[in-house]
Amino acid sequence: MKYPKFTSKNSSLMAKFLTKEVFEELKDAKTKNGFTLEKAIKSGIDNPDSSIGVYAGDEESYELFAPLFDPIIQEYHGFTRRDMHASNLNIDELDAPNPDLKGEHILSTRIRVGRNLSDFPLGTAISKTQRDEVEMIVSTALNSLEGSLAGKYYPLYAMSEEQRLSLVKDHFLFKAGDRFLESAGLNRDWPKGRGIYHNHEKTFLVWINEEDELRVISMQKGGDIKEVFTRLVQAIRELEKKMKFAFSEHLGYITSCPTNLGTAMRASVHIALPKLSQDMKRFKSITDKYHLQIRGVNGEHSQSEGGVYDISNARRLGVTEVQCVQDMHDGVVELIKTEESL
Ligand code: ADP
Ligand code: CIR
Repeated sequence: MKYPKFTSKNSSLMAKFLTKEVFEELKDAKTKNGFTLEKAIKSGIDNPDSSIGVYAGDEESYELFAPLFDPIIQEYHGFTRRDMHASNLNIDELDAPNPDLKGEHILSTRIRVGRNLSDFPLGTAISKTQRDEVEMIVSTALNSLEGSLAGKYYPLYAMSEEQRLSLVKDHFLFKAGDRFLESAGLNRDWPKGRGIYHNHEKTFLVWINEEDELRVISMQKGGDIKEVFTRLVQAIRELEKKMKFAFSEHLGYITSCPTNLGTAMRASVHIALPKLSQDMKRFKSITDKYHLQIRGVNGEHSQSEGGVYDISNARRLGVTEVQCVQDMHDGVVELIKTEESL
């Protein structure tokens, strides 16, 4: 592999930090699972509009390719090699009363965490047999859950196209054919090995073998952020009794995309801000202040519809889960206050 030619179209952090020197140092390196620099950067090369442009194949990738991953992690999370990650899932420490008791702005609240099994490579480097094994382990564990988390696993290959599209449209299921994941090798053998588990109310959901082996999701209508967090923590605790997740003292939960390291948590609301969104500069000054990210209403790389935005924490590493949710809550309070003043 030759040093890639980057142009002004390559806006990713990968293009920024993959200097000739870093490339020469890493180009022949290979992890125990056979993951290489070429595989790590393929998504960013194929998709010049990537914001990050790299994926890891396993926990070892973050060490072996550190000269590339470390500056990306530092720029995205403000987290250095000397920092340590700490987890805090204590619901009592979250101060998050519903910021929209009248129900005028927040349509729904969702909090997800990514998880991967400690004894397997990440989805980018996994074999079909291993992926099917992950699906079996996780779906069996989920199918044994009881009480409000009890539900059923729906493998993607057995779903009708109509059923799949309806779950995507209602924001419960991941999209098919994401070009970033495709280039990263995360869509190999699609749709086999993928699926969704959900409880009867569709307030607790788990995606299996999408970008990460598990995406554990708690969501519901309205703005009761604490209730959503409480359900998520309960579900994580139950799952931890049944499987071991990849975790490092330094990087927290190991995920295929470096933006998700640490807590692997994205806490979001779908919120209508028709007035404030006319003034993007002011809107962004508030989201920046609270370390929040603005996405469109159909998730990453989508546009807003009808002044409704997906607002979530941007930082996930070097902050606790409680802090991620607190950032989102506090920022949303200010967004609503500003919207109402306009
Ligand atoms: P992820 O959350 O895993 O990073 P996406 O940004 O692609 O991935 O979002 C996944 C799905 O979750 C999309 O359909 C998105 O619209 C939906 N979603 C995200 N936040 C909320 C929310 N607060 N309420 C309802 N749906 C949401
Ligand atoms: C990209 O580089 O644009 C995609 N691989 C997605 C990056 C992660 N998402 C994010 O920071 N919002």
